[in-house]
Amino acid sequence: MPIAKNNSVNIHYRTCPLCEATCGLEIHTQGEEVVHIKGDKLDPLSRGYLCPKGYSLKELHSDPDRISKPMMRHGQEWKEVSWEKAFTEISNRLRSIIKKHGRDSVGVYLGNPSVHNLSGPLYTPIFLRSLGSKNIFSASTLDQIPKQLSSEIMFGNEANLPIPDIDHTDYLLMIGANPLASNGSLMTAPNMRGRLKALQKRGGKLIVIDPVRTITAKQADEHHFIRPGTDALFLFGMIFTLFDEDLVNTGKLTDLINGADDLKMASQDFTPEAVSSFCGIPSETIRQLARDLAASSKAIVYGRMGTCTQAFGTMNSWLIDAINVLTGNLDREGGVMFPKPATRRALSGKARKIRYDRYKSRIRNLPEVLNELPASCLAEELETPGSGQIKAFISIAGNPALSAPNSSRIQHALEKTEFMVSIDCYLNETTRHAHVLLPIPTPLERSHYDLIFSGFAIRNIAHFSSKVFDLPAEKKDEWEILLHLAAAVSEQTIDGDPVKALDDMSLQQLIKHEIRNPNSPIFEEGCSKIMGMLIDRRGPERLLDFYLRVGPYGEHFGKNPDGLSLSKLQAHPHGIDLGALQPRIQEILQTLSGKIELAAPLLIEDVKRLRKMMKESKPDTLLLVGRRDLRSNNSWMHNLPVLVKGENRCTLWVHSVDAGQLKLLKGDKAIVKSRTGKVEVIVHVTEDIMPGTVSLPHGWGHSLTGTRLQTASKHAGVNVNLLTDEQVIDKLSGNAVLNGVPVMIEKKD
Ligand SMILES: Nc1nc2c(c(=O)[nH]1)N[C@H]1C(S)=C(S)[C@@H](COP(=O)(O)OP(=O)(O)OC[C@H]3O[C@@H](n4cnc5c(=O)[nH]c(N)nc54)[C@H](O)[C@@H]3O)O[C@H]1N2
Ligand SMILES: Nc1nc2c(c(=O)[nH]1)N[C@H]1C(S)=C(S)[C@@H](COP(=O)(O)OP(=O)(O)OC[C@H]3O[C@@H](n4cnc5c(=O)[nH]c(N)nc54)[C@H](O)[C@@H]3O)O[C@H]1N2
Ligand code: SF4
Ligand SMILES: [Mo]
Repeated sequence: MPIAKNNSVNIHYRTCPLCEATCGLEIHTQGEEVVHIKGDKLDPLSRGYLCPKGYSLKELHSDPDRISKPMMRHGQEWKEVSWEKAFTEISNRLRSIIKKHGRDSVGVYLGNPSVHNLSGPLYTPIFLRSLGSKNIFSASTLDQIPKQLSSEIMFGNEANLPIPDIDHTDYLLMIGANPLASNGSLMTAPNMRGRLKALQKRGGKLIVIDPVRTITAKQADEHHFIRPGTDALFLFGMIFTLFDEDLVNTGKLTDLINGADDLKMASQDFTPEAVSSFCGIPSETIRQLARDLAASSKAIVYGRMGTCTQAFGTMNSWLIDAINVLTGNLDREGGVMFPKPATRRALSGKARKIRYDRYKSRIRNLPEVLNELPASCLAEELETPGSGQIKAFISIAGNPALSAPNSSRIQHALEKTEFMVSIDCYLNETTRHAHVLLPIPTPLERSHYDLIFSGFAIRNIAHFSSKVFDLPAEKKDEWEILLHLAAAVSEQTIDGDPVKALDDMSLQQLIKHEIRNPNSPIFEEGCSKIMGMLIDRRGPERLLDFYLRVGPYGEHFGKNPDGLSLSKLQAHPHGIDLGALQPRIQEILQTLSGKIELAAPLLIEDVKRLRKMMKESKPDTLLLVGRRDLRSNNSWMHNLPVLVKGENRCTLWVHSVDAGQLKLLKGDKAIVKSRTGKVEVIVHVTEDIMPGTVSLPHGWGHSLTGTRLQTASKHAGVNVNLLTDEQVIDKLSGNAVLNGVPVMIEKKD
């Protein structure tokens, strides 16, 4: 792809890195400027679709508030410093803290964008290995870790998530997701509106279960309100019906299932008639949904954010896939299937133990999940003195001061942290607490390949995007920064250029691992031979080339000359379609039993908690849920004028019946209180929300001092996570409960 050097207009094709939809973009540049962005009609997945955020990459690239040089803070004063000075300070301070307090005294939070660029997934693990701390937190425990944990337990690997084959299904039961606003999650499928319309056009049905009549619900054939936090009861009601009415048909999976009888037993207390009043869904509707699902030959149950970020997140994720299994829809066309991404390496062995509870958090004793601890315990780990306390904190692509529950506690804890480093593009609510802030390239100054989301896509796709602009000499790419940090905390002394040394070392380790794997296409090859074949590249592009070449469609270092390599992808700037998803359960199952675990003891044990919840349910409490809007992206894109113009979107949605009782009118100011805090917010009265439920979006609250967000601070909104409670979690996964939060509301006079 030509890099713009003169005044003629150049066209660049690349995938948008902002959300999971991975749309193809056509970017027009003139000199150093972006003049236009539109959807790439030849992208095999998005076919020209883009949302307003894709267009906003233009403003994001040239936002005057972007941090472009490393900065150090002394009191309230920020000063630009050289990279060398910044890295020396980081190395000295971290080494001294580790020497005094041990490796767990350095805590790390990895935010959502760290999986939306090529450096993050490839180089963060190198930094974390070098650090060797248990205090690793991420946005995963504010989001989808329940889903990962249920896949780890049921299928033996968290990376293998069943993905809706949405383009071929006849029946989609969607629970707690709003893809017309979010553009889809754990289902990479751009243009959801078009795909859902196509489903309906071919005679299929879309059913939405959500406490809010969302824009997705409005497009559905049926929408049912559900009382927040009661999905596990609803799902068990469906499972009960499937067994009760003899609708179970596991088809070709029958010999691959463990525990169907135990699951049946577990569902016995949850008849549709028993759960109906808790969920707010009539029992006959629950039964009918189970019947319709069973009657369809290609059906999907898909649950997302709303089902994960509640007290029964892991249970919901388990029961959703259990229903897909019981109706024979797992691993079949038009049901849910396991993608085969181009960069996935062959498994060396199959069965493995689940990665869970190998250590615990220090204060609340919460189990480790998939190498991390719940973000809900970040504040207590920062603020509680004693051995293992976090003394130094590193935020990478994260804004926990707005995005994690009880965020005011996090803000206070960060204020007192001995030493903090942030890798980020903005001086925002979190990074204002840093002592050293390290800037990153703009998305257009780095190449891209969606390593993570190509693994959750509804088709197998490989799409590489070259840089649009060269990285200016004074900037560093994020992978280089991560390797400098890895060197700063390494136990070994690294001679020479640490970036080159660590980059080479990690590739060598990867190759050595691969050539020992009997299932690898380069089994027993020579390490230096393979290394030599990668000599022309460095950094993430070299690692990507390696993954593509040993991957399932790879050129296998000469053994399959027509296969994929990075050079081949570069010759296809619109991306390469590797085909529809295919059944492959036998290939991916990694449980110790070699079967799908439908009733693992860990999960069955948790059902007691659900029974208890039924007994203790308080139907009169107002429950707060979240809300996404097409023009937001969590907390960090409100500084772009194109995305914040128009009406205030950070309003409290209240049903007219509740509004009447609370004496609230549209436009009034209300005070919303919870155990952890309160906010004042403008009311929007609507029929589009279940009575007893109110809704506020997240990611707002940009009124704090010490930030550099000129536009966002003019559209500040309020921070909903002042109300969410870090003490309330999904017990199994430790995931935050961001939906169904009990609140009290009064009118502000
Ligand atoms: N109440 C409530 N809270 C929620 C949610 C909710 O629905 N309700 N949603 C939750 C979910 S699903 C998520 S994923 C989290 C997200 O929360 P976080 O993980 O904290 O992510 P963001 O708020 O998106 O903040 C991203 C940060 O990364 C920076 N950044 C952007 N691009 C890059 C990059 O390429 N590299 C680096 N180093 N930095 C970058 C931004 O400036 C910003 O500081 O929020 C969670 N919080
Ligand atoms: N425009 C935009 N797009 C985004 C993001 C963004 O902030 N803005 N964030 C990105 C991220 S990080 C993620 S993880 C994805 C999330 O993408 P989605 O999973 O589609 O998330 P939401 O749009 O928040 O939809 C969650 C739905 O769950 C409902 N809900 C709340 N509580 C419950 C409950 O107890 N039960 C049920 N059944 N439903 C409930 C809410 O009303 C809401 O409609 O979106 C991504 N895309
Ligand atoms: S839907 Fe997501 S990937 Fe597509 S243009 Fe919008 S932000 Fe980018
Ligand atoms: Mo997320």
